[in-house]
Amino acid sequence: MARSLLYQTMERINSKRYNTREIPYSLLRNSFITSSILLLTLLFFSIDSGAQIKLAWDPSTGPNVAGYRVYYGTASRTYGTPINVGNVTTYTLNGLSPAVVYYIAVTAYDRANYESDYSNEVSGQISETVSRPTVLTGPTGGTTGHPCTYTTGGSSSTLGHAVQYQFDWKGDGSDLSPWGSATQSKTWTLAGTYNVRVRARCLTHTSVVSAWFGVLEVDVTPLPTEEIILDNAAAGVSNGGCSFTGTWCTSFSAGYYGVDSLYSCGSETDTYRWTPSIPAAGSYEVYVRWTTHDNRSTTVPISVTHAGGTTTKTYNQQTGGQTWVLHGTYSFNSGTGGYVQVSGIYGQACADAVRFVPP
Ligand SMILES: [Ca+2]
Repeated sequence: MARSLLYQTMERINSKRYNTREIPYSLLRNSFITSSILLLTLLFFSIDSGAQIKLAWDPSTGPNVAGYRVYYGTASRTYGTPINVGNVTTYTLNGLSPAVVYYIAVTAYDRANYESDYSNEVSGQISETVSRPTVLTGPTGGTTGHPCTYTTGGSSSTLGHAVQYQFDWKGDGSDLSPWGSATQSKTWTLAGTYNVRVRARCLTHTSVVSAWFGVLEVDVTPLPTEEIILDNAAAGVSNGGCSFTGTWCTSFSAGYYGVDSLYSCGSETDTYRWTPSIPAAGSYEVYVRWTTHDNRSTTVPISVTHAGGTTTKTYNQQTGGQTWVLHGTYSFNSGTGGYVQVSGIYGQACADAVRFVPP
C-alpha cells in the first residue's frame, strides 16, 4: 500500500517535471500524506484570559512520528509560517490580538520530515472587554476661560491590560479630550450647560472601548467683567469686607481713594485685611494703593492670598502711592477665600484701598 502510494506520488512529481530538489514544500506535504501519517484532530480549543488560544490534538497513530507543526492565520486555510512544537499534543498560542478571528490547523511530520496534510481547521477569537468607568468627579460649576479639572477611573481590561481614558466635554461626542490620563482639565470658552461623560479603552488594543459613563452636568457662566474695589472702612470699624488687628488711625495724607486712608498706629502687630466676595472663579489682576508720608516704612509687606497660595510683596510707602499699583495677577476661587492684607510689622503702613479686575 505504502509502496503503491509512493509510486503514484513519484509518477505525479515526474509528470510535472519537478526535480526532486525543487519540489515545492506544499507538494511534498500533500504527496506523502497517507504514506506514514494519519489525519489529526484537534481535541479542544479554548480561549483564556491571557490573549491565548490553547490547543490539543489526538496523537497521530502513524509510524515514525517525530513532531507536529501548528499553523494559524486570519483567513481560512491561509496560514503563516508554522510553529514546530516538537512531539507534543498540546500547545498554547500567545500574543494574539482580540477581536481578530484566527484559523488554526496542525500537521504531523515524521523522521524523514515528511509532513501530513492539515488537520481539520478550528477558528475563534479572543474576546477582550474594557469595563466602563465607575468614577467621575469634578466641579459642577465654572466660568468661561477658567480650567476645570475632572477625574475618572475604575475601568479594567479583561485581559489585564492597562487602560486610558477619554472625556466628552459636551456629552454628544463633538468635543472629545485626547485619550490619556484619568485626570484631565477643560477650559470652556462659551457659557452654557455641559454634560461631561467619560469612557476607557485598552492601551494595547485601542479598538476595545468601554461604554460611556456619566453624565456630570456642569453649568459654565460668563466670567464677570465688573471690577471689585474695596475701600478702607472708618478707623476702628470692620465692615464692607474690611477687618484689622491692632490699631489703625485716620491719615490726613492726600491722594487717597474714597474718603480717606488709614495708617497703622498701634504695635507691630497691626494688620489690615480686605476680603472681597469673588462672584466667579477666575484670574484677577490685583491692585493696591496707599497714601505717602515721611513716617511710613520703606518695606511695607502687602500679601495677596489667592487660590494658589499667598504672594507677598513689599512697598516703599514714603513714595509712589496715590495711584493703583499692580500687585500681580492671581487665580481666585469664587467666594471669600481670598484677601489682601497689609502689615505694619516693619514700621508704619498705610491702608487705602484694593481693586480686583477680571480679565
Ligand atoms: Ca481709602
